[in-house]
Amino acid sequence: MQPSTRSTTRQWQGIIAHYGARMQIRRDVTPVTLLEGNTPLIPAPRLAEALGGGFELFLKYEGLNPTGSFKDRGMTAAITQAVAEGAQAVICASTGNTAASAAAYAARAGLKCIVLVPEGKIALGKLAGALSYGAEVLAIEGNFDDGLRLVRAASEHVPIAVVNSINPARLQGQKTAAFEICDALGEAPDWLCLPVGNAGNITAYWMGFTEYYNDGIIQRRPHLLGAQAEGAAPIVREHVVEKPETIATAIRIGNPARWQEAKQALTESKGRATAVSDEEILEWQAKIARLEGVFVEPACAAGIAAIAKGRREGWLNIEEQRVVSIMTGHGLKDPDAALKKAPQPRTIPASLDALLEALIR
Ligand code: AN7
Repeated sequence: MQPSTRSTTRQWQGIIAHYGARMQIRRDVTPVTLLEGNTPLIPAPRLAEALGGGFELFLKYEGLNPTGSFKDRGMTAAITQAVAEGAQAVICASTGNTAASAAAYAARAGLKCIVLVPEGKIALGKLAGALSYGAEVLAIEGNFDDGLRLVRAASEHVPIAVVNSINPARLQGQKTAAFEICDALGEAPDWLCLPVGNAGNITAYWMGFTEYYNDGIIQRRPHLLGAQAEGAAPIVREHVVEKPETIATAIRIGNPARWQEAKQALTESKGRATAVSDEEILEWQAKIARLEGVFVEPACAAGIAAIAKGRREGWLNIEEQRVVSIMTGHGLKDPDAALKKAPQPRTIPASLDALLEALIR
């Protein structure tokens, strides 16, 4: 064996290579992978203190996946499945991350990719990704929910694989994040907290924890804490939001496709869904970065803001408990949102005097 081949086979090979036996997808083709998954579970003691302390907090940094979000777990599965089924083209509606991920995996598989995104409401890094990977990007004059409705309808007229999380393969991929957390901790955490938009991810996590639980690999399942933005909180309010609005454009969704599954997961887990304001989201996004050195997009901060709110209002009891919060997307995806709370750089002359003065001020 060549040394280069040997080192290649030793590295992490992606979630299908690692967890494929637990994934209900076609496995008769070579996986389409960018070696996604195996993301770090980062202890966050300073952030835990800022949230009142007395509990253990970890951040699952899903923004470190190949295209910068957790969507890559679902997409390696969905695109592999599409290839196995002989698809020539894939389509999705997206608030941005799904579009970038679908575009990348489709590029790798040589498939045509069409993405529908809400015009003017997609973060720059996501748009840049989708375009760079070569997808055909259609900016629709409507929101994500309109886009998903159109995608479903179009797929009944033309042969094209839908890779939104209504596609079961997506959840099969995304549930592997729950496996990784349990494998890393040796048990499920007491609470798992995450942002909820179309509700595919919370459904997938619950599936993953439930499968490990049923197989006796873990002895308990976590409570789920689902976070929505106040302007886009259909699951919390229990009604469709016609015109969802939030700075966290990733979760700007008013009629989640996996609504019932999410509700069931929240109930079974004895968890809770809650809504947080854009102001709280931006505040905690800045704190996650400053206190822990973890830069995430606004949606991720909704989960942490939900912990703060639950403790403040007294309904979240996490004393002495272990909490994992999912950092679903990288901060670089949405530089505009991040800069809203960040101080401006100070301009100084290129002189030692000016630098020394800046250092003592
Ligand atoms: C960073 O990309 O819906 O509840 O089209 O990008 O499974 O929808 C993104 C969702 C959380 C919510 N965090 O997950 C899309 C899209 C980030 C996200 C969510 C999304 P779901």
